[in-house]
Amino acid sequence: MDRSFLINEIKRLKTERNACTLAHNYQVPEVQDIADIVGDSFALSRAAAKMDKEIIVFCGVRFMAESAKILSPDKKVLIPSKYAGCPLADSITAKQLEAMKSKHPGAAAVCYVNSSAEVKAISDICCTSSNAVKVVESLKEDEVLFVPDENLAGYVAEKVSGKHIIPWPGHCITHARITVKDLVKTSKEHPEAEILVHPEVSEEIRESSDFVGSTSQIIDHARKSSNTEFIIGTEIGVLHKMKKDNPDKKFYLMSPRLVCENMKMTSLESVYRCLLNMEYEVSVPENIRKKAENSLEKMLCIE
Ligand code: CIZ
Repeated sequence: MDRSFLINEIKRLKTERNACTLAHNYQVPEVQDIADIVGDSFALSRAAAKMDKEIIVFCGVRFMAESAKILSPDKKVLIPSKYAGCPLADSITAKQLEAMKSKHPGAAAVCYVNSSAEVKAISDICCTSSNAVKVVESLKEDEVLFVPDENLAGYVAEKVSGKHIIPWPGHCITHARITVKDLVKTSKEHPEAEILVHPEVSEEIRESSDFVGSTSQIIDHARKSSNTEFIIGTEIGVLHKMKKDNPDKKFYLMSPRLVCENMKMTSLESVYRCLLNMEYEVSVPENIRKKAENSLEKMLCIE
């Protein structure tokens, strides 16, 4: 379908349906460009809850759209691709977390936002990659179950003293594709570049980097830094905003394999079809939604 037709139709349908489109930092450039807001998953969900729109089209993966529904129960939340999931979020079920909790009865259960609504519902508190350290520091319990990302858990364990962190052995398959060889190669090619990575990367990559942060923190850091060259160790989608924000700076992706197939399932065409056919609706059963909201709200209280 013609690109300008799709853009015009998306604009028209957004007005007609009183809808907004939110795009995660990992979305393809053209989807980011038509979005009302671009950002990380939790910032998007919070912003959507405040927007005076009846319909939220979440251009991202399922757990993100679920978070939007948890915070906006009275709005209709749609996701353009029904297959856009997250293997990291799917790596732990509520039953598995229950089993972990029974093995460690005195421990607090912290779940990263990259988790299902069911897992959020039975966690004591949620965290994002930006506030995970603060969230864990705020807990009174010395023993902490941290799910589902073992690399983020490792990063938190390094930063927080006096807590025993028990990670779930899950990881992001996209971030796991970066090797030390990739890091060494890109650093040799761009010796002046600052290395910015996401905490979902492995410990060995993190240790050889200059800055570790969430997608929004990486984007902010590049904007504020006096450096002009950066090697980026997270999904390729963030480069779009970074290049737009900093036309005089140079950005190099640490590996061409940093592409999340699930994030790339959304296109201008799928956003158009989503608005046209009002599909695919994301719902969360009310009993689960309320408990998951509680875990998210607890996190907001310590921010
Ligand atoms: O929750 C998010 O948005 C993800 C997946 C990463 C981040 O750091 O923004």
